[in-house]
Amino acid sequence: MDFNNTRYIPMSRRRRIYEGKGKVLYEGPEPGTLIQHFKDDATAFNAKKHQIIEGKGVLNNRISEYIFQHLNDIGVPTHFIKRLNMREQLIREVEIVPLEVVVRNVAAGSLSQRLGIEEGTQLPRSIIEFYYKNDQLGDPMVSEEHITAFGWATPQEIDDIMALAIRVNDFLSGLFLGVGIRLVDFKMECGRLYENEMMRIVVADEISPDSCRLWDIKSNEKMDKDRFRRDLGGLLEAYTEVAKRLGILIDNERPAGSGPVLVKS
Ligand code: AIR
Ligand code: ASP
Repeated sequence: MDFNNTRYIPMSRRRRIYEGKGKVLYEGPEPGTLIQHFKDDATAFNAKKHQIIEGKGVLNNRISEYIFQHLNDIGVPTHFIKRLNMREQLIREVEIVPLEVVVRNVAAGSLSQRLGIEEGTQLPRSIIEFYYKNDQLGDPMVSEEHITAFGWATPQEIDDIMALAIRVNDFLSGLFLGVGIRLVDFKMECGRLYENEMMRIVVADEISPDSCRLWDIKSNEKMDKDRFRRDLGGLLEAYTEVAKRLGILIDNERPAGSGPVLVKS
């Protein structure tokens, strides 16, 4: 399929497939494709806390594109096809596995709270956790027993998801380490991609500072959504810095107050 000639569909005539807290999915230009639109909404604590942070969607679209394109390039399958514009990307339509897969390298957040381990403690090894995606229940943590008993994923799919999670963690840890950032933990989602009678599990949704904990190696400064969750301020500045370090934003082309300047590709 040639995705370089994507037909432009005006926003008003597009069919909206799904609207989540941070993104909207529209019908794509070809069967089996969707358009993923990044909003500026920031939510936390199951959307009890909500704020519009102008420019966040643009940064997450760009950072997530960078990560997913690199994952595709090293052979980790994802739903990502290409970025379309400032806020949108073309993706393959998948059936989302109703799990949030969290990988942790350093203790923080809910793990620190639940087990009383001080934030910042290096974990003996990377730990994978599963949460059932259900807003009404507040995304409860579940075990493989729950996942297979309730049919959210098969044992084989859980194996595939864990193998993907380890590869994504290895890639992301190295990527961020190279730009002076510690990958504390992250959340990913997976989908079932159906292709000529075949099904495979791919990485879906987004990977961005909204879904990772990123700490500056030198200062331990938080560069992720905890700035919003914990009312630290400076979220846009932190996300912009992540994008700059990854080489996505040009450093000196940002007149004060004009918002982030994106490198054209
Ligand atoms: N996460 C979990 N649900 C939504 C998101 N974004 C991410 C957090 C953090 C990791 O999963 O951003 O990077 C673990 O979160 P927690 O709250 O369980 O410690
Ligand atoms: N649970 C997610 C978070 O805290 C989002 C939300 O609760 O709205 O990142």
